[in-house]
Amino acid sequence: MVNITIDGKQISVSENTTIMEAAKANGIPIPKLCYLKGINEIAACRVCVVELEGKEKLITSCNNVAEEGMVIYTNSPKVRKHRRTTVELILSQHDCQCVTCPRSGNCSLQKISNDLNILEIPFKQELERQNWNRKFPLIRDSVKCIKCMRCVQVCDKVQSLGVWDVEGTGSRTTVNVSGHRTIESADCSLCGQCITHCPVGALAARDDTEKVWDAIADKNKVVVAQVAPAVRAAWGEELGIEPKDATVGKILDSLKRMGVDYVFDTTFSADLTIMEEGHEFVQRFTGGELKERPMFTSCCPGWIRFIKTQFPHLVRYLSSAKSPQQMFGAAMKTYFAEKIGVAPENIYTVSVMPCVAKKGEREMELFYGEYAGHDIDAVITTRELAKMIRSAHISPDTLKDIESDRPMQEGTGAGVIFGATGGVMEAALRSAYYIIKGQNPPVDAFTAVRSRGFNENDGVQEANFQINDITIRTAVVSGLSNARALLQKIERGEVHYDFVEVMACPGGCVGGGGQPIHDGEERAFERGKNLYYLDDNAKLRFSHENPDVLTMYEEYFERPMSHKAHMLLHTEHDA
Ligand code: HC0
Ligand code: SF4
Repeated sequence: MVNITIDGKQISVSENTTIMEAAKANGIPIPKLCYLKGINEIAACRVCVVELEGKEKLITSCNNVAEEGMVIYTNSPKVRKHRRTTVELILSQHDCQCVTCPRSGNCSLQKISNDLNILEIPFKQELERQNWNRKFPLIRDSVKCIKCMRCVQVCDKVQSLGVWDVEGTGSRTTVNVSGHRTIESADCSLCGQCITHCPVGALAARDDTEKVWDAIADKNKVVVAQVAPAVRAAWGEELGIEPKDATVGKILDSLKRMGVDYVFDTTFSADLTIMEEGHEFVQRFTGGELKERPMFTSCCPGWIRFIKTQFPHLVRYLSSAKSPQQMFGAAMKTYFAEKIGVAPENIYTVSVMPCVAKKGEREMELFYGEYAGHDIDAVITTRELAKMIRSAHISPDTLKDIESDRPMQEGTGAGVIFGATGGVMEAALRSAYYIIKGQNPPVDAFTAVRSRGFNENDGVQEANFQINDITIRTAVVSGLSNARALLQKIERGEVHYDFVEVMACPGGCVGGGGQPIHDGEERAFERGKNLYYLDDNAKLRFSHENPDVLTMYEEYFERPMSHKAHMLLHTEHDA
């Protein structure tokens, strides 16, 4: 242990603790802009400076370790003066039009500037906005960038894609797409992790809320919405609703109050996906159809973008099942359209997703059907949902817990856990067991695939299961750097699996790029626990027991993997 004094408080901390961490652990938060634990510890912004007694020069607290006897001041006049000048200089190169910024109200620069009482910028502003394709799902506004390097580091270290880099020198130093590429050609997975780790509004998801409002206002359109599993675990954070009160039923109520005609829960189609993917897996596994293994899950569009650009030769191992989002869109424009007697082209399908890549998925040609165009017409993120609730002047405490509409009403606990890493695998194994043995496994038979928390096992959870005389070798991975390492091991023949689940975002969809942003905090694991709690308390725990899914097969798709199911619920990914 080392003993130090911070702002007059005597503190003992273990060795190698940074001054910033020591202060934080003792209730003294030091402001910062660029620091991200384990990812960006480069002291680029210099906002976290502190005064060390006996030293003339201020030191940065994020990358200096507490040493025995140090006497530190985090808010002395000298520190405040220096910090203020630093922030003023940053503001001189920042577009300060806060009211029109996507991060207004949730911006670390705005907060620090306010806290330092900066009411005008004493330096001349010189801003030159770089061009950007604003139709792309990921938007970068160069004049908001504060060159903190977080996006560079997250994309490189966590996602192994290196989309961003520094260009220019001196005062012209800026961040841009690396290698002079355009964003469209930069192999971006659209995971959105650079957005959720940006401290300001330089990176954002394309806003699609106006499209949804237009569809709601269009009398010729029947607007049908679905809400993804992971959204329920986080939407309340944006609106100040406690996790236990932030139910999916209240999201459905909010959508109805905004004018959406029919509301559904994506857990229904997660169960449908399990029926298709579970049968596909058992067929591939037991039929000898695919000697080459493993089968990869195909529901995460960030992962699909990644494999197509980084490992195109492995694309053929992907399950052909569409993701729950796309399956639901196809079912809404066929089965449901028929049920309510509306022409498919008059159905407008909206999804509320924790994800930016889902915006890209909806646009893929693969998901454009003859029956009524795109399966999905608009995708909004959890953040956009909260914005729509606010703009509709809906007071969160007036929301009621309502049920999904019929006939696609039920969703099981197996569908809910899709939103956490390991959830798709666990749900699929619960049903694969049933398909193979004709009886249910104990419901907790496959919990070994669940994540044990961040930074455990390099993000890979391996488990083998015995069903009859078959051993199924599984692996679950989240985060694309982890996925890359796993794929390389598979290619080198160092590991052998039958079934692999990949989610692009660390922790799965709960940590998605469209979720609420809490600067510098990782909440995916906590949100995931919420989904497992919902599964524990669900009335149905097996996708193959979802009565509304079974009715839909009886009335429409006949059986899993039928010709009709192939036409509407599967796709052929090509590299
Ligand atoms: Fe997910 Fe999904 S679980 S990808 O994370 O499979 O976005 O929540 O909606 O489609 O269900 C996201 C979340 C989904 C899909 C589902 C899958
Ligand atoms: Fe990198 Fe993901 Fe951002 Fe694309 S969205 S630039 S892959 S972090």
